[in-house]
Amino acid sequence: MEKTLCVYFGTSNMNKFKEINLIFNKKSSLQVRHAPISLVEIQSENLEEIAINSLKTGSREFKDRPLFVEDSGLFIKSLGGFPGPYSAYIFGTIGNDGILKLLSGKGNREAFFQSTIALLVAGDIRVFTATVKGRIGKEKSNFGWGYDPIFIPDSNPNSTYGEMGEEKQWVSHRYFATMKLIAYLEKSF
Ligand code: ITT
Repeated sequence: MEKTLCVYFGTSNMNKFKEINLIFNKKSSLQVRHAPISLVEIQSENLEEIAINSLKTGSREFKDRPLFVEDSGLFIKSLGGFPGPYSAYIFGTIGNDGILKLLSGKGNREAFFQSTIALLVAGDIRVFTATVKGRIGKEKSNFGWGYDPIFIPDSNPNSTYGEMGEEKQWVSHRYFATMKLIAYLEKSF
């Protein structure tokens, strides 16, 4: 019988794990498992650099098994790309209410979400990135996690990620980056 490749996703955020697990289950024959490792996030303007660095530190605890990490960020145009690489810190400090306050009175609410996945397999590091354009709503919606209640993707201009429910999984920044990862793994292993 053919053996299914199993890859490990190192994250402290189980919302991210659930989303990636769903994408793997519905869109590939591969298996993904949670790697409960501690990740060190360096300060950098560049999500790829952050992801590669946390992959390298995480993989010390997790030798010889295919491992990936994912770093995401929300970049708001009229705030010069803020919070970008600082998205986790800003979410934990000023949160969605703080972002809405910073944007009050600003005409331009354009933003994009980026997902960058760094994979270590067979001694090689590969990086997969995707972005989704959208805007920041005028107020918070009720559903979702993280910035889901305020981010409206251009593909569904009447709903925030949060209001989309499972539909978010098939149009999100994480979906497109994960599909690049799956395509690479399916082609190479
Ligand atoms: P890791 O352990 O995987 O690093 P994290 O929660 O720190 O988990 P990130 O640095 O990738 O994850 O995410 C930055 C912040 O952006 C994070 O605090 C989330 O609240 C938010 N975020 C990321 N993806 C999101 C999504 O799909 N929807 C809403 N918010 C998201």
